[in-house]
Amino acid sequence: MLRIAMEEKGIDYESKQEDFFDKSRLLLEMNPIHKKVPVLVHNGRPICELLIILQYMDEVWDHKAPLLPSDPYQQSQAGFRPNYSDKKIYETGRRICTAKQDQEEAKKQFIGCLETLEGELGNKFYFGGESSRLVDVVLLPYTSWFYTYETFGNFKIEEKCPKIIAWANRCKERKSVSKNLADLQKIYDFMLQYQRRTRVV
Ligand SMILES: N[C@@H](CCC(=O)N[C@@H](CS)C(=O)NCC(=O)O)C(=O)O
Repeated sequence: MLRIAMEEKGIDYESKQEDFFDKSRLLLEMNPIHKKVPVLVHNGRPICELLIILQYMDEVWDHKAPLLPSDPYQQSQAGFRPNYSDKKIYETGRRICTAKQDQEEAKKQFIGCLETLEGELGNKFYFGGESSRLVDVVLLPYTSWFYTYETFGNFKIEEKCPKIIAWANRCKERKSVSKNLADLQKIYDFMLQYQRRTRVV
């Protein structure tokens, strides 16, 4: 999703793909603590964590349209949601794919997390309000995993949380988003491999 932010800012960049089962030396050097993407390498120095990267980009390229709201409260909210998603949605979603016994419980918890977000979205078009849809870009990566969760868990998120799906579709109407969407099949294949390597049977 960093690519979306780059395009929104109109910044030239070079993007490198990572194989999560065989992480590159560059990634291990640039993000030795978490060993995760995204990492922005600017002037040879790494910046990690999507939200911190977006804040950095707004500071460095301040002559371009901001990615995040300038209002401190709004910015704190923009930070809270991905944090919540990291800790709750990603974790419960992963359990849907890997858990053998408690898959139903993981599904219930996962839907519960999405319902919390739906409550926050309410009848708004975007989490950031009518116009500030870029705030939503930090949340969108989590939806790329939905196809995988649905396939592993044999359920349809739209039946439980139609507003979240409608919101994701609205975000995808933006050109910078639609051309940089993650490959759903690749994510599924990754999870399949991950499951084979980690599942306790
Ligand atoms: N809080 C981090 C989340 C980073 C994250 O979870 N990245 C995933 C890809 S979406 C990753 O690199 N996974 C590889 C792994 O878990 O080893 C951020 O916002 O940048």
